[in-house]
Parts: sequence; C-alpha cells; structure tokens
Amino acid sequence: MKTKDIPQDATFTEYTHAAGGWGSVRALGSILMQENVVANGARVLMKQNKPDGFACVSCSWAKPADPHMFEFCENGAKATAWEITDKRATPEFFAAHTVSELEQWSDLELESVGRLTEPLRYDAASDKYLPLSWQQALDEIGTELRAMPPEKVVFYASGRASLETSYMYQLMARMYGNNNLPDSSNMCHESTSVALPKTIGVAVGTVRLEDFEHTDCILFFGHNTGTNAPRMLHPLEEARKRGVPVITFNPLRERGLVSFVNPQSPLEMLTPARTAISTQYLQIRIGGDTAAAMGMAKWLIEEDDAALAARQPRLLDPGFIADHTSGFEEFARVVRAADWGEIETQSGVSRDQLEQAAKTYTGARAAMLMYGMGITQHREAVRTIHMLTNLLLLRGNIGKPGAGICPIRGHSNVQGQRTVGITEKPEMVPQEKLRAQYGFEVPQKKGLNTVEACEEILRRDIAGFIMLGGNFVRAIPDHSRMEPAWREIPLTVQIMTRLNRSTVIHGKKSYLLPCLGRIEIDQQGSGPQAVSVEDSTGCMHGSRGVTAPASEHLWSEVAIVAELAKRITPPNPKVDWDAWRADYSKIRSAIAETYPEIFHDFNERMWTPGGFARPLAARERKWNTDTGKANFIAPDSFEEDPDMPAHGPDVLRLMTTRGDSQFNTTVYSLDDRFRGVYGTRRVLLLNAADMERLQLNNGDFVTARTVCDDGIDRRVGNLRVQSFDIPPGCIMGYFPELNPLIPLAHHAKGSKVPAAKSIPVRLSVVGPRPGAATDPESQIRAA
Ligand SMILES: Nc1nc2c(c(=O)[nH]1)N[C@H]1C(S)=C(S)[C@@H](COP(=O)(O)OP(=O)(O)OC[C@H]3O[C@@H](n4cnc5c(=O)[nH]c(N)nc54)[C@H](O)[C@@H]3O)O[C@H]1N2
Ligand SMILES: Nc1nc2c(c(=O)[nH]1)N[C@H]1C(S)=C(S)[C@@H](COP(=O)(O)OP(=O)(O)OC[C@H]3O[C@@H](n4cnc5c(=O)[nH]c(N)nc54)[C@H](O)[C@@H]3O)O[C@H]1N2
Ligand SMILES: [Mo]
Repeated sequence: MKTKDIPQDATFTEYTHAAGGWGSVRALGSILMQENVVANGARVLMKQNKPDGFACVSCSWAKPADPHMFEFCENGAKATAWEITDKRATPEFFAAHTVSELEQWSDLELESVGRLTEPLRYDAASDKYLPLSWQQALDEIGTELRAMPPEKVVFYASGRASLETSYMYQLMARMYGNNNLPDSSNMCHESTSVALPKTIGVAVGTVRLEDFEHTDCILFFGHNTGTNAPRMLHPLEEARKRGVPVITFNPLRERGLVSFVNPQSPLEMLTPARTAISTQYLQIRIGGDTAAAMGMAKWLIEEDDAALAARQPRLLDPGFIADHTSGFEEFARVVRAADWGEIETQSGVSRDQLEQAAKTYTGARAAMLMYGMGITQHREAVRTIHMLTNLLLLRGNIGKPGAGICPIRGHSNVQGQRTVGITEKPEMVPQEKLRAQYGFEVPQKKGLNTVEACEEILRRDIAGFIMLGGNFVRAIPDHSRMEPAWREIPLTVQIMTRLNRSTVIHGKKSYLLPCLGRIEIDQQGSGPQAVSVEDSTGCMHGSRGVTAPASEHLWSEVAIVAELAKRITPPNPKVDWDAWRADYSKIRSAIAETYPEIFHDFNERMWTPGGFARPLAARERKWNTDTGKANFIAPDSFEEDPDMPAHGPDVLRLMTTRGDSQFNTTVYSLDDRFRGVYGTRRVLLLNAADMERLQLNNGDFVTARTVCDDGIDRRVGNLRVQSFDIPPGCIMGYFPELNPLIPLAHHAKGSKVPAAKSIPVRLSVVGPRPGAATDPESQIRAA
C-alpha cells in the first residue's frame, strides 16, 4: 500500500448525531461535486428506484410500490455518482502509466481515475495496458479458452449484473463445460443459503416490505443499516413510530440503529426530532449470537414450562410446534440444559438483558428477525442462523403477516443471480428444463466456490479466470498468499467499469472489457433495452438506463457475454445468442421457460410497482425440508471458533467491516463519519481496558498478526489504535485493508464463507505517534 494511506492527519471524534439528517445531505453534495455531476446527478437521482427508472446499483433493499420522491439514500447516491462520473480512464491514461506504477496506487486512487472507455490488453513488453478492438479482444480470449481444459476455467460473478446477463453467463459456463460459478455470495450470504433450506426449506428470506406494517417486534442482528442499507431505515422508522420495539444485537453502537433523522422529511430536518431506532441495544461480544439466542430461548422455554405447570397462558406456540415443526423435544432438552454462566460469558451480555429481550419478544404477536454479515461471516455462521431460526419457530414466527426471517443481502442483484443459476452446485439448477429447452446436458461435476477456486489458484491449477464484475483478488482472504499465485494464472479477464486491484495484479495474459453500468442507456438492435434484478425480499424489478454511456465504445454485459459465449460454446441452434443480444425480452422469455413458477409472464410483470414477488413455500407454511416440517436444530456448542480456541488474553477477536464511504472494495473517501473516523482506514478500534492491559495508547502504531498454527506469517502493519465503545476482547478494523490477515482455511463450516468477522490476532507496538498520549485529535470516548 502506498504510504499516502497511512494516517498522518487522521482524526477521531465521537459522532453523536443521528444517522441521516443534514450530514447526509452535505455528504451527498460533496460526492456529486467530486465526480463533477451536480446537475446531471440530481436529475438522474430522481429516477433511482422508481417503477419506471433504474434499480439502485448499491444495496439490494426492497423498492416500495409507492416510492418517496427521493427514493435513494446518501450511499445509493454516492454509488450513482461513482457510476455517472465524468472522470475517465482513457487509453492515454494507460499510455502514461506502467502497471507496476499503478500497483503502488491505493484502491481509492485507482478507482478515482474514473470509468474505463475501451477494451484493453496487458502488454508485457511495455508493462502497460494497450487498447484493442472488441473483435480482436474477444477472438483472442475465445482462442485461449477453447484451448484450455474446461474444468481449469473459473467464471466468477459479483452480485451486480442483471438477471438477464447472469442467466446467460451460467448457461455459457455450463455449455462450455463446467459448474465453476463462484460468486460474491460465497463471501456473503452463502451461510444463509446453506442454513435456511435445512430449517425452513427455502434458501432466501421470507419477509416482504408489507410485513413491516404488521409486525409487533423486530430483532436485529449484525447489520450496519445506516451505512449498508439506509433505505431500510424508512420502514424501520415507520414501525418505530407505531411503537414497535426494535432489539439490536451488535458489538458496536451503530449510529443508524441508535437514532435516525429522515433526510426526506422536511419537518424532521428543520427540527432536531430523531427517531430512536433501537429500544434495547445489546452490545454483544463478536461471535456471541448463538449464546444470546440460546439465553432468550432458555427463558422462553423455562417460563413456558412453568406456565404449563401452573395452567397459565403459554409462551410458546404449541399448535404451530405440533403441526409444523420437527425436533422440538431434542432442542428443548439442549436449551434447558444450557448453563447461564456460559451463556453470559460467550454472549458478553447479562442474563437480565437477555431475559428482558426475551420478554419483549414474547409480548409480540408477530416478530421479524433481520441479520447481515455480523452473522454470516463466522466459522459457526450456519449454526447461528439455525439458532436464530429456532427462536422464531418457538413462537410460530414464520409464515404469518408481520413475521419472518430477513437476511439482508448485499449486492443489488446477488440474490437474483442465484435464482437464475449462478451456483457451483449442479443439483441447484433445473437440469431437465435446460435439457428440454436447449438439448444439452448440465455437467455433473460440482464446480468450485470462492474458497475452492482460491485453493486451486494456490495449487497453480487454474488456467483461466473470468470476472463478471467485482474485484476478486481484493475481496478474498489471505492476500499475501493469493496475490503471487494470482499473477501466475495464464489468463484473467475482467468485465468491469472501473480500475481496481484485480486489474493491476493480473494473470499472465490480462484483458479488461469495459461495460455499461445499469444507469446507462443500453441501445441494441431492437432499441433501448431494460434489465431486471431481485431485491432482498424476493421481489423482481425492471430497470431502465437513463443517462448517456460513459464512452461510445462500451458494450453491455449482455453483449459481452453473448459474444464470448459464441466463441467458447459448441454451436447450438436452440441458443440464439445474437437474438438475445438484440432484444433482452427474449432472454426473459427464456428465463420464464426455465423457471416458470417464479418468472411466468416475466416481460409483462417486470414493471409491477414494488416488483413482483417470487413464491416462497415457507411463507405459506409449506416446508420443503427432509422432514416435510420446519426443523428445530440444536446447536452443539456456543463457542464461535471451533478450531482456534482462546490462545491467551493477548489474543483479540477482529471483525473487518465496511465504513460509511465505500462500496465493498470501492473506497470513495477515507472517512467513516458515523464511527467518527476521518482521514484513514488503517486503524483498529479497541476496548479501553484491552488497551490499558496491552499498554497501548491512542495513536500508537501497531502490527496485527493472525494467530494460526499453519506456520504462515500473516500480518498488517502501520495500523493506528484507538479506544472505542466495543466489548472487551473485540477489535474493529476495515475491509479490504485487513484481508491479508484472514487465513483461507478460516471459513464457515458448511458454507465456506470466509470468517471475516472473527479473526484471532495479536498486536505488537511499532511505536508511538509523537505526542500521542496528549493528542487533542484523539477524542473518542473510552468505552
Ligand atoms: N454503502 C454501502 N452499502 C453496502 C455495501 C457497502 O460496502 N457500502 N456492501 C453491500 C454488501 S455486498 C453487503 S454484504 C452488505 C453488508 O452490510 P453489513 O451486513 O452491515 O456488513 P458490514 O459492514 O460488514 O457490517 C457488519 C455489522 O455486523 C456487526 N457485527 C460484527 N460481528 C458481529 C457479531 O459477531 N455479531 C453481531 N450481532 N454483529 C456483529 C458489525 O458491528 C457491523 O455492524 O451491505 C451492502 N450494502
Ligand atoms: N474482510 C472482509 N472481506 C470481505 C467482506 C468483509 O466484510 N470483510 N465482505 C465480502 C462480501 S459480503 C462481498 S459481497 C465481497 C465483494 O466482492 P466483489 O463483489 O468481488 O467486489 P466489489 O468491491 O463489490 O467489486 C467492485 C468492482 O466491480 C466493478 N463494477 C462496478 N459496477 C459494475 C457493473 O455494473 N458491471 C460490472 N461488470 N462491473 C462493475 C468495478 O470495476 C469495481 O471495481 O467481498 C467480501 N470480502
Ligand atoms: Mo456482500
């Protein structure tokens, strides 16, 4: 990393305001200015998440049928500004800089160059990217791929590409000859996709937007809503105004979950009226969620035992448990046997607090449970999601209005990509339908997911790596091992919009294929085209570009995939890539034929305000599980980290999260306003007691080392420590800067999601910053 990133002028101030409000408006103005798109930006934003406009390229939160006039948030607007920027990464730019030079640039500097304008190929002789024609680029890539054994080629998808592109992409990979379709979901909600089918028989959440109007209680686990799905604060705020309790479980007091000023409400903007979002905030230990849910279940089951004995009203829903579930008795046995002392130690919160939460939950006729990466990115994520589902099942909180489970997805179409076949598991795709439709056999060998693809790359056994969006080499764990191996891949190809680290750390042959973003007008043979996406609540939305393309040379993702597919798949008269490219409604008809239950009448329904909903069996209390019922699954322990038990008190548990000014590996600025961190991302936030114990002062520079017994030295240096309101033993730091610390093998059991939220680390002091102890800038209140 370039030294520019090291915080010489970093500041820390406690952020005491609500999320949203004037701060949001100011931040929005400055990003529009930074990208030189103030006038156009304002016009474009009016079309964001509107039934006839475009679906935001930031998060995947639901888009209401009756949108606000400004149905966007500060961070969605930032993502828009980033895409419609007037900055360009032109061939002249690439002529002026060698790749070795660009490699020294920070992520922020690379992305700040702007949108790519033409296809480029890496030229080893000059160490530069040089322009070439689309025809030539695609022909060369086609020739390379045809010569490779199909099982040695990987087709990665980040979660932004449309349903149309994603459907074509998976078909291309399978017709080429493999199921190597890892995606960003493998680093994200794959734990959900593995856990929920076993308990409730669906792979996605059951909550829809209308449930917010009928719920009586919201349990909120491990999601930073004010930053990562801010539009969700609107339905939350409305629920709060109806008096609905919101119980939050998070090691950090995230601003958006503490209080919110609606930047869209003139009244709230003029008066300092904040809506308190959480009615109870449990600052649990990192990885303490199984224990916390266990504590709540224990109170509930034991109070219910007592109520039953005393012939009092029951606390559980015995009718639901009897008719709809399996495994209750075994689960209840484990819960009754659980020890409160252990629950308190593991969760980091008191029995009183958990009992209070359980009482509130029990008082609700219908309750919803939402969660994010704080749950899914752990070694025991699948077990924890089972435990959260158990809690809902105890009171029949699946399949009734106002109830349900809501995994808050990441990328704007990550759920949809799965729905149309992006998965390494061949059993997840409707093979018979594809056989009937196209007369070809889906390869039977299980493909590679993200972690497995990384393992093969480390073995130097991958020949070609194609990326439909994303920034693979930066988003994955274990950079110090992965980067040298990545450089040895014979061919890497990026379908992308802006420069990133995977561009400068590249395979031996490397091509950049610049595409249109979703906000841009996509003109094809039959006229301007629309695409579609699925949101976190299983609703499908049409999306139409509204702004002129960043360059006349950009192709759409559909066009790029179609032309690549023509070159690498055997000719098949039933798959007309050209016709699909010319008219996307034909792709939608094909999707409808493959998945009729979800996508029937796709073209007619895609503009339904609020989207059209996919059927979800669990919502109707139909359970597509092995027992035909919803399953209680008892946890085998509460401990978060099975392989890395406590190595002594100097080992701390590190979570790597997003700040307020980034979209994943895309960093817009070095500030994280809501957490009061300015001007740096190379910082670790610690509990004051830990700092004292480890003899650290605010502003000291440390090196973090991973505690792992595989003999590999994983470290990140030049990190500044700061005391913060975080439970003892826990540290917060930023993704992706700290990814070198995550061992590839440190991933969730069952889902293989890298455990980015609990990395065991030791800190060693490099040296104090001059005057650190009395530094007036270091003002964060001790926890
Ligand atoms: N603006 C913006 N929006 C985004 C993104 C972005 O980068 N920027 N990224 C998108 C993507 S792909 C995703 S997946 C989502 C991610 O959205 P989030 O799920 O919010 O992901 P993180 O930023 O990693 O924050 C994790 C949260 O979990 C908490 N946490 C950490 N460990 C634990 C734990 O053990 N238990 C509990 N209960 N909580 C814990 C952290 O304190 C933090 O509040 O956001 C999406 N939306
Ligand atoms: N330590 C740690 N690691 C993590 C996480 C964490 O919390 N902690 N989170 C994980 C999660 S949840 C995720 S989802 C992954 C994210 O991993 P990825 O999805 O691979 O990464 P992104 O940063 O979202 O990808 C950004 C790039 O996408 C390209 N892009 C942007 N828009 C478009 C478009 O419209 N089309 C195309 N084709 N390309 C486009 C741009 O070139 C941009 O540089 O990271 C994971 N890694
Ligand atoms: Mo994600």
